[in-house]
Amino acid sequence: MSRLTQLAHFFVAVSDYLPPYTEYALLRSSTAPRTVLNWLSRVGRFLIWAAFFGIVVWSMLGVATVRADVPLDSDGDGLSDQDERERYDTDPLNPDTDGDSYPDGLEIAQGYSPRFGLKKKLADVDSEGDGLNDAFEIALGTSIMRRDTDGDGYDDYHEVLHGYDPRTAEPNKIAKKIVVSLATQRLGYFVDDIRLGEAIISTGTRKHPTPKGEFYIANKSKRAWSKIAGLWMPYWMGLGGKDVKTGLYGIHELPEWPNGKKEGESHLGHPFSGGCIRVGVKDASVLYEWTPTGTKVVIQ
Ligand SMILES: [Ca+2]
Ligand SMILES: [Ca+2]
Ligand SMILES: [Ca+2]
Ligand SMILES: [Ca+2]
Repeated sequence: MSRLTQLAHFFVAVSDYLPPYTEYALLRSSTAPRTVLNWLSRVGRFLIWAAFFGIVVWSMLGVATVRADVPLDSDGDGLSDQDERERYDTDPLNPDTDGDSYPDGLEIAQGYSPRFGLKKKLADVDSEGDGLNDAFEIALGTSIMRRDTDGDGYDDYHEVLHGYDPRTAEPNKIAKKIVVSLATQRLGYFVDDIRLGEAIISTGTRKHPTPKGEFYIANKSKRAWSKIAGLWMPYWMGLGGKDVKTGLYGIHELPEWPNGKKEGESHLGHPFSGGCIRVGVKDASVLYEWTPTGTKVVIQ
């Protein structure tokens, strides 16, 4: 039996089982030979049913595709199973991983750690202890469980510290920025526009205001002497910019007088300086290490 005959037999067998909806009056009233009419009828039925099954299969595939696009959230806590495993280190089968009665998704959305109860903020948790807090790592897209997200042999912390992108093994640079808020007396330091940390500061008084605008770190010195004020400024970072004399203003640790007296931490949070941006002892050295010359500084 030739392949063509086999196909014809199959076609006849299939079309015999299909309801005869295609036997139009036009065909029936035609004077064409009966065998031709039968074949036309079969072809019509076959095409209609083929189209019907085609639509059914196509819709099923469509639904499957849509379902594949919606990430699976087995415990219904608002976080997908994949994100729970790979981003948050939470239990994808338990909506409240730390058992504090707040669902994992809600905790993440409000900046709390879903892994540690006691209202612990994500920014105060460093899950794998690499020096980068969970809030920062989740926002940046690095792992909170692995120190070296991109597996290039350099841990996330040191990549960020030296201005490299910890999300790719390529040696791509990542932008750093310091933002000073005169109104809140806070300084934030950012990587790729994501805040890594914050420090309380003391800026210039009304009589000696700190200039607003966009600057950059022009020079650094671990211990600079101010001729104008007659005091030492540890962890000095001088500002440069279009409208300012380079080094006239800077960011530095609470100053020290030649007799050994040091400015008190109690002045932090209030404008108390001669125009510079003073930082507390705990934060000044960290900020100094973190900031390379050329870093953008926005004072607003
Ligand atoms: Ca979930
Ligand atoms: Ca919880
Ligand atoms: Ca970390
Ligand atoms: Ca790395």
